[in-house]
Amino acid sequence: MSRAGGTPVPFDDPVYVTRPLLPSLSSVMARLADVWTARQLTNIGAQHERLEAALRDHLGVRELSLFTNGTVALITAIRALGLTGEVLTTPFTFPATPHALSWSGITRTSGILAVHVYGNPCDVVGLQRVADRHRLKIIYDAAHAFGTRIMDRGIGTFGDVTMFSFHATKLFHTAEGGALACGDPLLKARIDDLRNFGIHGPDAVEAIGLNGKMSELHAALGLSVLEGVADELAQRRRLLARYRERFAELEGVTWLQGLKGVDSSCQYCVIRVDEAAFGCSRDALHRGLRAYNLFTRKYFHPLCAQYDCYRSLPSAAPANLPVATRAVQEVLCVPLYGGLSEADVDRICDMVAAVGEQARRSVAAGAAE
Ligand code: T4K
Repeated sequence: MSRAGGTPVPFDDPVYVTRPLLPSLSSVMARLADVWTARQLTNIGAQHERLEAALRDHLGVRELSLFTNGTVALITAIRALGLTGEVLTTPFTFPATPHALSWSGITRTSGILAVHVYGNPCDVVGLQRVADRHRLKIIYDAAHAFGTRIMDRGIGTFGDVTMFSFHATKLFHTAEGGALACGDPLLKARIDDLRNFGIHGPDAVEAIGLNGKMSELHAALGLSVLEGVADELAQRRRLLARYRERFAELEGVTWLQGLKGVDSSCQYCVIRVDEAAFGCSRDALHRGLRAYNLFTRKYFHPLCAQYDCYRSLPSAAPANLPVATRAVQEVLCVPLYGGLSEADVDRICDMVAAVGEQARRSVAAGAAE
């Protein structure tokens, strides 16, 4: 039952935008037993090598290097490609994207760092054309795009390097983790050296590296999580189909259309709220849903260009960013993870509708006074 007297009943327990996919504890323990036997806890052990191979296969990429997290992977990609100048990027992303560039002291145009936001692919053909014309490297931030495919081609095969995040909030995760994928074995070797302090063989340190290695414990968890990803994805697809049906009935709520020929990672369920048609703003909806124990997220508000550390850049002026500036006021990520049922989705949609109805009634009452 989702409604009592026309008002949706709040969830008993908080419902969040996402929940991590948890494999059975016994499956993880069995892998950990192997780690205990081997007594190798990190520095590229057997679990690490197994996960790297399994993910190369799963993502359909030639080369893959695991990392402690996506941000360190991104910083390493920038260094491995020798990007030293300005890099073109988007303000509509998580802080990690522009911060990775700032940590790398970028000042001259030498690359593009594009983000497959919410797992929806960028215009990879158009960007490659621009990059080729101006001899720029392309790094893709595919933090949200695990397993996304374009015309059956893995998302990690476009551009020069692609970063994946394996944070707990991602479709596939290792609690904390990430990876870089590329098509060039020499670049992979450079990435691996940079990931390990720049050490190249027993007696040589050939680059200013960092420590980005994934531990055996994280890799073991990842191997178990990977076994459940197909079922998780199938359930997310069912939930998205239900959301789509229900949101089609709601005036003022639009759905980001998937691109033709794209299999999505189903990382987030994103709606866009048109205040005039819906009855209240995205922010009011976000606040109103909390009363139902429902915690949506405004990814990625505020725009990176509005952070104190970036707002004085000439490129950060809102007039330069009309699309992102508008979108960031209107988008809302609603819960999407395999642990939800279609009945939960119905309740969530009833709650969204109820907040809109309530707002329209308040406006009408105010006008009548
Ligand atoms: N590029 C892009 C475009 C990114 O979105 C990200 C990360 C990166 C780069 C960097 O990758 P990493 O260095 O992180 O690998 C989360 C994640 O921490 C972050 O990884 C992610 N993007 C971002 C979009 O989301 P928050 O601040 O929203 O996380 P938090 O803790 O509020 O979690 C959201 C919800 O998930 C919670 O309300 C409850 C649920 N949750 C979360 C965790 C951590 C759980 O149920 N269990 C958990 O263990 O940033």
